[in-house]
Amino acid sequence: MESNWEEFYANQPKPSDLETSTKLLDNFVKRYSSDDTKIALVTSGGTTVPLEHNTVRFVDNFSAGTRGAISTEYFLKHGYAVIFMYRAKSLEPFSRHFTGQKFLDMLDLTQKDGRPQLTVCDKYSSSVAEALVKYKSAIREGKLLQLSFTTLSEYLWLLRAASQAVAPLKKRVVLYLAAAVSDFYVPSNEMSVHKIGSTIGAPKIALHLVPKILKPLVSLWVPEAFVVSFKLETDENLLISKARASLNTYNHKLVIANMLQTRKQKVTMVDKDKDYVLSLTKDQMDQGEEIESSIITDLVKRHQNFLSPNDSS
Ligand code: 9Z3
Repeated sequence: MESNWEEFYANQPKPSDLETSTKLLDNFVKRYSSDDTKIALVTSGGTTVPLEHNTVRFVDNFSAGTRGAISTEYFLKHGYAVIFMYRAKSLEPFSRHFTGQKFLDMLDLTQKDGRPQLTVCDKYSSSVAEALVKYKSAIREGKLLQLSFTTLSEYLWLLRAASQAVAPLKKRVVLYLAAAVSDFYVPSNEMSVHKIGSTIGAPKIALHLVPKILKPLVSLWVPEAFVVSFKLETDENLLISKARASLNTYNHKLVIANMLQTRKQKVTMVDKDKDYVLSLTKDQMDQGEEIESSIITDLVKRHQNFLSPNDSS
């Protein structure tokens, strides 16, 4: 059964670090309260659904956080300040370029005056320098705030806090909801306290439907923001109709529809009036181009149009 969102927040305990995150959010928003910087709140990565309070096992999903981490870099490139809300241990902007590399293999160790000197191997030095310069400047300028979550419940608590924190910035805010959020969960009061044992046979675990959080988010928490959600399907025949149904139900600005199998190569931008495909050719993919570059360029134009509808530039 689907609980309503008020019930969810009444019954799922608050994460212990929510107060700290809220302070960081408030400081970030204060910095931009009196200029015209555009703000993106990017959600990224999957969510876990614990089966026990002392969690040994959980239900998870495939998302690596690639979409959110790459998109954050492009938002920064377009001058946005970004709140990057990501699943702990999923990809992060800038450092994501080195995922899959063995960290220690990237370093050289020498001795100078009897003291160890660490350097980055020649092979990696220009790519590390490029990422480091961008990352350090985003941090120095206060343009990037990273906040992490792990469980579905932590995600929903943090999403509400972040949405409410950015709401005063009104139309300047884009919400870019790329996280792969579980549709099902085990409510706190139904969860086993300790590790589920096997002596009495296979457990029967009832998953409940997660309330549709886009509803209060769009209508109550950030009613003036430019809200963009993602729709993920594995059956192409359902993709666009489901994206459109979501737009009609929640009344937000845009759904970016993607298929699990081709998500790095092709997306469909679906708004109230039309839909069109953004895609990369095989050659572009081989040359390392990223679909997020086209997504964010398109989105920045839409957001600008939303901010100044009569400005044709
Ligand atoms: C997406 O569709 C993202 O593009 C991906 C990115 C999760 C596919 P990766 O992290 O993958 O780069 O590996 N995100 C939204 C998925 C989602 O849960 N959407 C809900 C739905 O489809 C609506 S909010 O019902």
